[in-house]
Amino acid sequence: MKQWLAIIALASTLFISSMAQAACKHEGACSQSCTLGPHFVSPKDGDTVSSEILVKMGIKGMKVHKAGDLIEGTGHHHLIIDGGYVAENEVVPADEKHIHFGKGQTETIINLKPGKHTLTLQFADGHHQSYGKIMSRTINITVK
Ligand SMILES: [Cu+2]
Repeated sequence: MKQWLAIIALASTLFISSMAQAACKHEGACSQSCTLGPHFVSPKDGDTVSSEILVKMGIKGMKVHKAGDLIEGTGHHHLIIDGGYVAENEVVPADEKHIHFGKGQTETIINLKPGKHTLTLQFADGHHQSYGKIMSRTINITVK
């Protein structure tokens, strides 16, 4: 009987510690993706990549919806190359450095020259009006 108690105690200790470990791992993996706002699924901050880059975009706390419809809690991604976030309520420019994903796309391929670059994700509403810094994310990458 004592043996069983010891086994149960040991098992529950193991269970609790593995739960705690899982929680830690979860937090580690979440440093970017669990914060509200957009995040890069790929590439990651600090990555060295080749000139053709597959960019995958994620969002937490809002839903992706195509441009044109103004629906609260929704919007679409914008990828800004070597530029910062767009201030709240300002319309995201449309040029070669500000790419709109008005169809609701969450991935794209871009080509960049070798060197250091920043990539910024900016989430904006159906009229391309920025949700501001809180709904942006900037990473640094090096293109080899
Ligand atoms: Cu847009």
